Amino acid sequence: MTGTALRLYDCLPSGNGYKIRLLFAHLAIAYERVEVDVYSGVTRTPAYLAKNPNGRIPMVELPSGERLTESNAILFHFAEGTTLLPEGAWARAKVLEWLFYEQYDHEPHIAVLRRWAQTGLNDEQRAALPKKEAAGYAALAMMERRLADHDFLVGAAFSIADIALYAYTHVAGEGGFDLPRFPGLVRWLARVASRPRHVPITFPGDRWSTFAAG
Ligand SMILES: N[C@@H](CCC(=O)N[C@@H](CS)C(=O)NCC(=O)O)C(=O)O
Repeated sequence: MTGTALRLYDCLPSGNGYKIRLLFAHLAIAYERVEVDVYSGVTRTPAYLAKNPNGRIPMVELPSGERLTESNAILFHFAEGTTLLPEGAWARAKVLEWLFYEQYDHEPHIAVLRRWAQTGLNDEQRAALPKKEAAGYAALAMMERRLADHDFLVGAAFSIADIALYAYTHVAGEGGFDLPRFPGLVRWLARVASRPRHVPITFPGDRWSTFAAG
């Protein structure tokens, strides 16, 4: 791996990481992906915390050595000047509206239930399940209210709002959510997946290595 490429610290099953893989595919941005096993504790080692004090993926590292974290901040940065981020303060704020919504009302329920389905539930999680499920369905219903009669989340064009929300929504079924209850949302999922340059969540990138805490 060269020392000068744009790097993405990522974890293949992560929807937050997938947002960036999908963005880079749409924008044909070349990068090297560094696979970080977030379930091994490596993100909390001094070597990783020196790069990201918040101990999480995704993170991009520029050839200059500068780093940017938070999936939706990364989307916002790289979409600047492209069709994936509309011009004008109002339209951009409408994109941010969805990005903040995704982080507060959507991802903490939809992504977490997907993870719990992979690991199995402890007693605390079992007790929290009904509230999490209800909050997840409320998040999907909110999306349905927009997508019942619109092709995309903001304006008439595909944007990083769609990328941010697609990432965990398209795998919500893995967390037990019944997506066919939301027909507009299901049509939107198909619309996003059929776009040229789309890649699936399993796409590991063209060049990748594994992060080792050393
Ligand atoms: N708000 C963050 C959330 C990132 C996040 O939760 N990353 C998880 C994987 S999906 C992670 O790195 N977990 C490892 C850890 O917490 O040690 C974002 O959108 O980037």
